[in-house]
Amino acid sequence: MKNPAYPSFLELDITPAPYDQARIHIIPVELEKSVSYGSGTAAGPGAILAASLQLEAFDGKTVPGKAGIYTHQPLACQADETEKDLEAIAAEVAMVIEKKGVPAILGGEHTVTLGALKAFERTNRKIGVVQFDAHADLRDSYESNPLSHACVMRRVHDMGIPFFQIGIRSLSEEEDTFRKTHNIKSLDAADLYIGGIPAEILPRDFPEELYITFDVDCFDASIMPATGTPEPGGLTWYQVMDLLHKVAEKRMICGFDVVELAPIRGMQAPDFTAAKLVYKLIGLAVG
Ligand SMILES: [Mn+2]
Repeated sequence: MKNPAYPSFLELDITPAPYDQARIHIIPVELEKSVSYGSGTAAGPGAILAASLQLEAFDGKTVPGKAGIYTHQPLACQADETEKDLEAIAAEVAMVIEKKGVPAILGGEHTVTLGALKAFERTNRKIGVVQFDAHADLRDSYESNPLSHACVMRRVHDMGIPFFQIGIRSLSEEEDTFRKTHNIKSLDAADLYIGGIPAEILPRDFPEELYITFDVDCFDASIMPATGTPEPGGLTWYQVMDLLHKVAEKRMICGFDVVELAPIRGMQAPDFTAAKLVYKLIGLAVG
């Protein structure tokens, strides 16, 4: 459902840029079709935008918002088939790419990533995906749905896009086998806990242009309880900051999404955490 009451990202501190001049394009996508446990991700984009009004525009070094932020009308995603919703996302993202903007998708369930990646795939640019997540999302199908949020990275694999997984701590036997068979590279939550954060994270031959997909359940459930499938043993805020900086250090962020926030009524901290994460990603993309 269209919600004209949505504010623009950070609009109290930074005047929203006109469409043509914005570097960052916030695209709220209220997709919620494949819920496996808790529900409420359709309310995620609105909660992030509302929380963004409380952000500090200065990030300690610069004001990333000065690069220009334009917030799109929310995509309602009520087509009877998910494929159609993904095409709608792809069309919106394609327009942003054409204007040399950076699409920043706010989910919604994790499936939204596939819409954005379809748009990049059609440009023939060589991009790599970095996935922050508690779950591997490598099932071929889940509850008979190949477009379930539990299958998103398997579909990315099908698209032939290289990807790297960070923070994983929950996967099925099938997914474990798939990872080994296809030599999927990752830095799992247990590796981080035991060995810390390595100096270099991505393989040398990983693409220069990155699309970051951030499932908020990558964070520990203590700071991110507002998600459908929370998992203990997750990452702290500063681990995520460190990882993001290292991943983006020698590379360019061409787009990103923050997905699976399912706001809890009366609890602001997770919404604000997600909004601050979005602003950090904006900073890295324009920096
Ligand atoms: Mn996920």
